[in-house]
Amino acid sequence: MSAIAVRGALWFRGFLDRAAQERLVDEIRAVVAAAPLFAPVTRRGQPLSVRMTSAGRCGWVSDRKGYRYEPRHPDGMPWPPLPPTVAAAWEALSGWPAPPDCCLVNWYDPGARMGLHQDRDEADFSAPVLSLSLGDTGVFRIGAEARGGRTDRIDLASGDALLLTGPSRLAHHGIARILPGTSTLLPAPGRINLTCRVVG
Ligand code: MD3
Ligand code: FE
Repeated sequence: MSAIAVRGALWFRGFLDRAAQERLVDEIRAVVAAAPLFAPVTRRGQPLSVRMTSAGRCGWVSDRKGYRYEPRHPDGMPWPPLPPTVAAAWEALSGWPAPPDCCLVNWYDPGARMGLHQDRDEADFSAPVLSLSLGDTGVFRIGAEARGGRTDRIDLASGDALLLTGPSRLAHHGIARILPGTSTLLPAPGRINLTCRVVG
């Protein structure tokens, strides 16, 4: 499958066909049943508009103690194993010899967004990051490693994969908004993003 390069990131449009997307939604339902979505807050106690959980060896959490990876969910249970469809996508696209440590599950209600940021909580930035999108399209913006400056827009639709490798690994990026009604995959409007990372 061929990719479109945007600022060094590789965009695989329609990487997952409809059947694979439906399988992955079922796998995510099982993850959320074992490790419920929670509402993360910033160090200052401000809620993020995205709800989250994780699968894999560790999970990303944010609370009044800050951002970090933890071996357990805030409610105390271990994170469920990496869903098979996620593991297969990582093997197909990442070029990395080991599985990811963390698959972060982000749930976006139609009004949710994620401000521009860098992913810097991992030990080894030479490892790629893989993102998979399900449900309504997310308007994704990606800029440079340096703050400020222009960003490019990518509309991440259901089934799209995005591989962040090389210089794009430390790019500023975020989700400006969700476009409700752009997918029939989920029973309610909203978007699921899965982000796989090697934490180290
Ligand atoms: C570019 N998630 O969880 S996915 C995040 O759609 C995050 O939920 C967004 O940014 C989402 O941290 C964007 C695409 C993505 C993921 C990780 C990246 C882009 C990235 C890491 C480095 C550079
Ligand atoms: Fe990010």
